Amino acid sequence: MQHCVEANFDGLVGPTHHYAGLSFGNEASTRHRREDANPRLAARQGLAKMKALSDAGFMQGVLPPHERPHLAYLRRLGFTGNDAQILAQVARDHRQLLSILSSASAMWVANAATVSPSADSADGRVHFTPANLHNKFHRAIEAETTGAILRAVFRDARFFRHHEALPQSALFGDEGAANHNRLGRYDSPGVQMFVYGKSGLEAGSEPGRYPARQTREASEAVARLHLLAPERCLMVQQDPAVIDQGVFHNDVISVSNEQVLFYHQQAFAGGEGVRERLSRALAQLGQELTALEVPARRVSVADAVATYLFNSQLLSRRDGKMTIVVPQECREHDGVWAYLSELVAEGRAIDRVSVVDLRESMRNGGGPACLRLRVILTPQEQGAVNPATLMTPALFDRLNLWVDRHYRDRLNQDDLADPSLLNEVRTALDELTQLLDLGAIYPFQQ
Ligand code: SUG
Repeated sequence: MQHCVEANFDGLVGPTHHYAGLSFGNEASTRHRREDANPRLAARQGLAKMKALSDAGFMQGVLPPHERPHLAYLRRLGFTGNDAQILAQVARDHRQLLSILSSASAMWVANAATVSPSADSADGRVHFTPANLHNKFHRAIEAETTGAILRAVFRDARFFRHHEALPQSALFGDEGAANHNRLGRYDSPGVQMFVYGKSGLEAGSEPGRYPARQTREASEAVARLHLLAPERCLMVQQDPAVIDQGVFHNDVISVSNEQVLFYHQQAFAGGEGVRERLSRALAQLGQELTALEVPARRVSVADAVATYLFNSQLLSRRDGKMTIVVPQECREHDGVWAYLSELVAEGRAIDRVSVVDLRESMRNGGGPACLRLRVILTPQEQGAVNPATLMTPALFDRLNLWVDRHYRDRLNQDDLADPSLLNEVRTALDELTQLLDLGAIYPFQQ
């Protein structure tokens, strides 16, 4: 018998993956600025993770990259001429702008949208709100294509409801699922915890050094759009002090699955209180919170940021226990690995660890959880997902061949001006929309 599952849809790394240092507050992005990237390896690493999860029996989907460089946007900004002329001019006079409009950042689909399961929404549908990603321009341009992609994957309006991204305004800065945790059983109403960095209206406790990307007002708007019961929503502030230490999204310092919350002691402003509120909200639903709090004396915030321990995936296995998927940086860190080994040996909820190599994405601040968008689906909803986007051994082989045919193995900012790169990208993406049966989702196809 089929039952409700949490599917992971991973963003496929795009052919223009490079290191541009675009994300102030994300220390990996700043540190690796201008280094050479390997888009082919990056895409292969991402695909290997998807394949591993799919082989282990988890429902796994693929979301395509966006069209980059974004020529339509350059035209919108007043550049004229044919594509090659525009590229040459921007590369000569506006180098950083070309990088911004060429970023492959859409791969980090934890920031693509906030998703609420049908069990939680008053109209019994799965709700999607693309994130406006207002805080960073290279990401704010993702929302439109993200919306088109989500509609092409979750097509059936009987089951899926798609909203517009929130207005592009600092008041409504929205970073999507990276700042959202849904707790509780998959098959009945749960508690949605929205984690914001600051209020857009009230001045007060905000980080001093790095930006808070998510506002409380954005989280509240998404909760309203998704028709969630207010008593099952929790608005929680991230500790501004950890944002200043490089925790630019909440999923760098906490992760949840079902009744389990795995989080760092310093993750939330008013830590103890948050645990109690969550525990009470779940108790109202007859469920018990398993709070796995990692003390700062075992793992410092700096180590959490360096290893991405909390940017892990917690996956429910059929035998009732969970596997934690962590990046290889966790194994290479003695203290973090010792902690993880104890956690798993204790086996309270998580009793298996699986290590993945995502080095290329990690160097831009994107770990296992950044690369995936979670969607809880009933059996009927599972049947309504565009089947061509679901990972199978055959699709894995086809996508690897596709990557090998179209992706370069070395790319840096200087290469972005090359008009043949643009052609390579468009040829690749055109083929991909057929492989994944997505229709015309890109500006160049319209
Ligand atoms: O938005 N990095 C992304 C990483 C996103 C990680 N996502 C989650 N934590 N869910 C960001 O900061 C760097 C691009 C560059 O510098 O080339 C970048 O956009």
